Amino acid sequence: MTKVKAEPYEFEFTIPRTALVMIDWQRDFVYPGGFGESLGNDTSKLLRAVAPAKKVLEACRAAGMFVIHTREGHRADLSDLPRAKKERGNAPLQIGDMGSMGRLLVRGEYGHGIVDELAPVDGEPVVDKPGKGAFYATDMETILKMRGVEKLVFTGVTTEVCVQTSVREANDRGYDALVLEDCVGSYFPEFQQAALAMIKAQGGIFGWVSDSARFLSALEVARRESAGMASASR
Ligand code: TIU
Repeated sequence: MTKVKAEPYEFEFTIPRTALVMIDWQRDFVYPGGFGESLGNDTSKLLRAVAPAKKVLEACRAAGMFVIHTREGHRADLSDLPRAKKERGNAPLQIGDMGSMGRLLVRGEYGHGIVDELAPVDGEPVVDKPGKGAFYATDMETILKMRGVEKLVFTGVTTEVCVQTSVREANDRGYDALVLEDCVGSYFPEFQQAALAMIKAQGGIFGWVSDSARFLSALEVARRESAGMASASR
């Protein structure tokens, strides 16, 4: 086990039993003209998390860690869109309406896609989810089980909505979750702080919080340890 400096205490992981979970890095949330802006949000607030998340993504790939991406969205006929979700927000544009990046939160549209910097590569499953949580009405848990994953490292948007919902779902399913605070973004700085505080309160009631620098230095240690073990067993 390798230890990551984190709050409320060190998070332990091994590369083979851990997955990097990239939550909803979609143009619809990160860029103007998408679903996030249609709800009245300033999308530029999410951009600062893209560069650190990219560093983590590239390091996890290089270390051979399993990477899984999620996208929030709906079928083109909106048959999986609850009325309550469609009407929520009382916004001029709703899910399924045409925006400048295509129909808002509809699968296959440009805005529904993941930003180029963090785009999935071959071998990285993409889980399409109709709700905020990564586990609700998806095969997320099946995929993690097939890989023998026990620990999850989270980046993504938005911190207090889809990231926090997914962390809570993961916690109830028996996973240890680590959230990297500079790799998650919110339209509301005060909610970012509150969501992270909630996760790590009460001895880590839902999980752990660290940052990209601390995680990357631990990942380097884990890489060296697993390389050492591989050469010792030869
Ligand atoms: N509105 C908002 O903050 N987020 C979402 O609707 N979805 C995700 O967080 N992905």
